[in-house]
Amino acid sequence: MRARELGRKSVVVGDRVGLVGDTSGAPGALARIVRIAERTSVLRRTADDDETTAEGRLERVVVANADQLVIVSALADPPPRTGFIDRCLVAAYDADIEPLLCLTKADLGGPEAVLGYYAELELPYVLIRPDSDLAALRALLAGRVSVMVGHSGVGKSTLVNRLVPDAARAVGTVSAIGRGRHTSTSAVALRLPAEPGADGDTGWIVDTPGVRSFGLAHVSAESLLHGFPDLVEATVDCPANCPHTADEADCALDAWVAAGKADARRLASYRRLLASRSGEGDPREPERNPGDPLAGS
Ligand SMILES: Nc1nc2c(ncn2[C@@H]2O[C@H](COP(=O)(O)OP(=O)(O)OP(=O)(O)O)[C@@H](O)[C@H]2O)c(=O)[nH]1
Ligand SMILES: [Mg+2]
Repeated sequence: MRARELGRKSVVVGDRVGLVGDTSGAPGALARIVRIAERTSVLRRTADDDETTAEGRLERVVVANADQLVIVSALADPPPRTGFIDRCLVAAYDADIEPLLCLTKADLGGPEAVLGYYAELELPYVLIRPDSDLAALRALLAGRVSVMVGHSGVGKSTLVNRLVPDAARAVGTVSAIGRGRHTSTSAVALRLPAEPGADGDTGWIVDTPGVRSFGLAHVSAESLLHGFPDLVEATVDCPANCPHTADEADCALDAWVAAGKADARRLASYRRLLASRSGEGDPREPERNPGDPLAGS
């Protein structure tokens, strides 16, 4: 139980808390959460991007104390959306959480288009298919608190069930593999099982409900750029207080892309995010570049 004075929304998954009462864990035991430790990281998202609207100000803490953001994207069904991945990258860099791109359903589609889009970033990634060996992923998860985010149906819970074979039984909110599409309704943290021969902290994985978009109203316009490390360097040549928008004639980003130093689609994605924050775009609508099927959010 949460002590009343902590308030309704104060405790989130990943919080480290102080308890009083019966902490034996025995059936019927009752303890109270009386204190929440200072958080080492806070991953937030908002319902939309516009901080001038009530929706945009509705900020949620997705998880506390995570060290790694596992951005889960299916390669098909549903198709990958780099606009969404870009948003997650912005949120990760803003919260000082390391990103890991997890491309699922590799049995249904190839990763070339997505990986090509991120070629200029040193973005770690893993490919997952139903029969794939998870050793590489397990190694990246070991000793850390990792949180999975992604659209509904990309396979987050399926992967969690493979990583934590007892998950469905122990938690009851994670559905079994092969029972078709389902929607997780709350975030759940699970301790990863120990590998034979390995010692030390195995790490934790947090499964979260699918989201339609990753609103970024809480991220300043300046911080948005940190989600685009392939573009950051160019802005030293921008005039002071350059807004980096397409109508800013002296913005150095256009020349940077023209010189082949970054992908034009990345600049377009950055500028779409800038525009959506100023209320010019609706983040709930897929944002697509003509001819670029990957671009939606
Ligand atoms: N072909 C294929 N199907 C997969 C793979 N991973 C998951 N699926 C299927 O995709 C569907 C959705 O998987 P879930 O694990 O429920 O997806 P989720 O991301 O947890 O969805 P939400 O809880 O709604 O956010 C299920 O029918 C899975 O069997 C995969 O690697 N390949
Ligand atoms: Mg799920």
